[in-house]
Amino acid sequence: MKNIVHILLLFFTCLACNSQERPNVLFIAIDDLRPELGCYGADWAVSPNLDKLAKEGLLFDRAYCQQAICGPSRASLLTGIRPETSGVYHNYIKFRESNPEVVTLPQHFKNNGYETVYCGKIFHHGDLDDELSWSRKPAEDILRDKGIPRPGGFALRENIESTKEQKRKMLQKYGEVAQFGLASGPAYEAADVADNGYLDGYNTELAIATLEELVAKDNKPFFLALGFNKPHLNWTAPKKYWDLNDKDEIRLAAHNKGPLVGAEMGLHASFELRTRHGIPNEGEITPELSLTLKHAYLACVSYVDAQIGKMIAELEKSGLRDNTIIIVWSDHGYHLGDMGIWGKATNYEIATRVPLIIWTPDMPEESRGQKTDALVELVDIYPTLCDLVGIEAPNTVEGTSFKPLLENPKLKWKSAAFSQFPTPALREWGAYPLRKAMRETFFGPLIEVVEGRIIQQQQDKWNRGMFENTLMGYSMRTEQYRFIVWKDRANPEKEPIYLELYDHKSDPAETINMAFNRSKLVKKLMEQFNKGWRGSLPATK
Ligand SMILES: [Ca+2]
Repeated sequence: MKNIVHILLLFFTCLACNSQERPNVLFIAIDDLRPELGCYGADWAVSPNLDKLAKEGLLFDRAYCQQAICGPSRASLLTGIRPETSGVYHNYIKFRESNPEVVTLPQHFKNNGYETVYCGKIFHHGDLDDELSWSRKPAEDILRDKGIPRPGGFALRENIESTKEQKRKMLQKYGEVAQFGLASGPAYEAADVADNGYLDGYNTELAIATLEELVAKDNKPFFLALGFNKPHLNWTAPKKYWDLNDKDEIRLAAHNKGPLVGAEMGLHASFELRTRHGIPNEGEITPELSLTLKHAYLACVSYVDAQIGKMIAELEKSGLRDNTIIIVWSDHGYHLGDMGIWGKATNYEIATRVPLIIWTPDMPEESRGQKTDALVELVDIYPTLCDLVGIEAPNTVEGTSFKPLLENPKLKWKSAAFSQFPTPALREWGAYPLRKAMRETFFGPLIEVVEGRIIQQQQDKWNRGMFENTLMGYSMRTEQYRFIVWKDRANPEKEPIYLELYDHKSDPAETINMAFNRSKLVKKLMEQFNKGWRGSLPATK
């Protein structure tokens, strides 16, 4: 009898801890946001809501993505499996096709009693509506009933028209290949519209309506994901956010040249920007245009920041903030003229470093408002959230819970973070291998220039098939160094093709490749690199 009572007691205790007690998660993703925010020291940026969240929570000053492009970065974060392991290293590989059985982060929460729902961009487009991940749809009908339409990309008629015209022209000129990113409208727009005149404002209202529904209808914990599309190109934001940013205070990239003796295949020709209508297909992006583009980017940052403020205010109003974890991350960084290029898609600090902020209701007071310089990776988010709500992460997960850093932000942590990217110079849209027909477009001459430089640098190591299809840059960021190893992925036993080494103590902008002057250090770093990510885990794990 005593045993039965004991078992029943255990059963009811478990029931209680299973659902009611578990905290909710507000999971906020931002597309293409580099850490140029007030809370990251950029006092010209207007980001009061993220700054406030950082003051109340913990900010990660050295967080890195696993690949600086949307699809692979998000697939890695949301499956907990690195691009090298999953094989998802360009935007056209779907994670479900390469690994049908994988349990994603929201799916794992769903399987553990959570309502899981997303608004906006969480997975990359091809994976967006992964049915296994989400337990319900967002409250679109509520917005429809209120007469709030889902907006398109541009608000101004002239830009909607010019986008159509550009598409028609490009298809006529280049044929089918123009569909792959060539036919784009203008790079920016500042229409005098309400926040919901663009998609991120609409999605925020959708997330708020969904939150209300979750509160009213369910007593299950929730995992509510809100994914912002900005500051991804095109840089469209309501005019009032442009007005918030003073153009005179904006700083252009301090270093606008590639690294000295850097890998010639390591930088690209800014394709993503150059496809935009009104941006020169070749040649210099003038300082004047650069300033307008950066103004546009920062306006988008302020726009997203304001939406985050609204979302958190609603969470507070609902009375649930005290039992909700808030995490904000971006899928990768972004070159805004840095190293002479525009866009993501490199292995350097500027493209791999991301903003990451976490707030939990019960983190110690001493940790609030702190910055940690511990090396963390986006792949760590999956096990961290599991750890914070008391669910065991699947054993396929290749990240490490950074929950201990919330207790002590100064803890000695990982000795390296890992990223990768295949030959940025010779890949097209979304890291996809260069299509032959793409060489016939205005990309052709740009590719030829950079290809000439690669051949000159690599000499007898040059092999078109390998450089275009299987060469991979593997980047390891330690506390002091960035070490990049260029290897043929198809022949991993072979010697590296090229090495890069940047000393962040003396050269934080990565302007000089020191790999040829520091042989002892290179040997040491290569030993660490060869042990892979498992060789750089925190000692406490
Ligand atoms: Ca992105």
